[in-house]
Amino acid sequence: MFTQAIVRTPGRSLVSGLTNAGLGPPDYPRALVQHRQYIAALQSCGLEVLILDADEAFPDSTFIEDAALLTPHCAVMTRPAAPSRRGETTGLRPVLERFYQRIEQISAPGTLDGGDVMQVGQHFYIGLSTRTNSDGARQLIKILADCGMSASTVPVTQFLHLKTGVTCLTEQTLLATGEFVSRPEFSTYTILSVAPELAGAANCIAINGRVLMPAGFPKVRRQLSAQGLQILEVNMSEYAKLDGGLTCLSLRF
Ligand code: CIR
Repeated sequence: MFTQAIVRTPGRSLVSGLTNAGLGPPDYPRALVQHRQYIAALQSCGLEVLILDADEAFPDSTFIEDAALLTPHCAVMTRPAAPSRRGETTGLRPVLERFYQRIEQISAPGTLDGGDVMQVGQHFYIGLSTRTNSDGARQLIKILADCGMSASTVPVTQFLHLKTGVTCLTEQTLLATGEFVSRPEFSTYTILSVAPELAGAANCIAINGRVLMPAGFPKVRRQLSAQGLQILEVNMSEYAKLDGGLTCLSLRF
């Protein structure tokens, strides 16, 4: 059960965010509207949402999930790999100190983005991607073990982050696309497979029995509904232009 979430309002500098999508820059006013709708969706799942001010110095800082990992026992400040994102953690730490007594830190030469960490029950899967290196993963495994939690790594070759292509729906069920449909690390789970052309729908958020999914994927919506899941759609078009999905816009705990 999650009770709270933290989001960061996108700044005008969002239009200069990192991207490989080739969809052009986001429309800032529309991004703000979508951000408000996203917050409303989190609230309708019963979460209290702390809304941080925009941080214009960091164009990608609205993708707040990458700057920290929040667990039941500790918070971990990450060390984002992208040089333009490295400083995002500095402004976030004092906010997390309000909620967490124990705050750990990934340090050089490790890099780790929160988008590469997927929690399934008490276990954490850590994607080894262009953003998260093996030293970052090794440090996180040690931190989680010290807090009584387990973790293991999964290679990521087709996606920006692990959670770009796979979502934990329940402790037994994953929604997955591309390489994650058949990864041996996930062979014990029931996999709901998303076709490669609908890969944008693989990044969803399961919160307290509901699933937030990006708007515009009716086939995936039907797949999820068939599982008896209650669906909420959120239009993410402006964030998709920056390779961002639903999970990246919040920290949930
Ligand atoms: C980036 O490239 O870092 C941002 N434009 C998108 C980050 C998306 N974050 C995520 O999937 N957790």
